[in-house]
Amino acid sequence: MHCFQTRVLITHWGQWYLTPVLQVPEDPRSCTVSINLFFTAEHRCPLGWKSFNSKCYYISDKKKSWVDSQMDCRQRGADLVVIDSKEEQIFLSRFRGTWIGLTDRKHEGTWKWVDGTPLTTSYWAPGEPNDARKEEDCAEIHSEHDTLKNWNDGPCSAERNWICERGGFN
Ligand SMILES: [Ca+2]
Ligand SMILES: [Ca+2]
Ligand SMILES: [Ca+2]
Repeated sequence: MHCFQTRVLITHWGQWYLTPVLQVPEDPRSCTVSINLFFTAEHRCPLGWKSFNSKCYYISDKKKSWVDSQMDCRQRGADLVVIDSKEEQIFLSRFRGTWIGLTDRKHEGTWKWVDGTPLTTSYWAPGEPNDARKEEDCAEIHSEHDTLKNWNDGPCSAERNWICERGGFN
């Protein structure tokens, strides 16, 4: 007789989902405990992350500098978001005032994504990037302009919310 049984679903994220199943023993002396393990590679985002087109996004509720934001993402097994499609840009546009994984810290005027890819398609707001006071090297989703024109370069030390992205599983 099982007096306590739990099912554990382990996803490819290494995340556990527990489904306890309680059973009342007729005779407590005969109790055993069983744990069933299920493994799945099904696409599923970690709790608290948003899912979009097989990718997972974490939108912070705190504010940090760009570098600290990136560190936070990396600690979550992710990195700052790389916006590589129009659909992704439109999806993320609602989260304003957020750091994205784009910087020209290494070479002024040469914008690169955190995965090392150069910037090809961009969604800068009108007049941006302007490198104001020659100290704006990190990109954010900023304004309420058109969803395809809302990036700004800001000072990397400024504290903003941020967006992490981690790959999905197909
Ligand atoms: Ca992306
Ligand atoms: Ca700059
Ligand atoms: Ca700017």
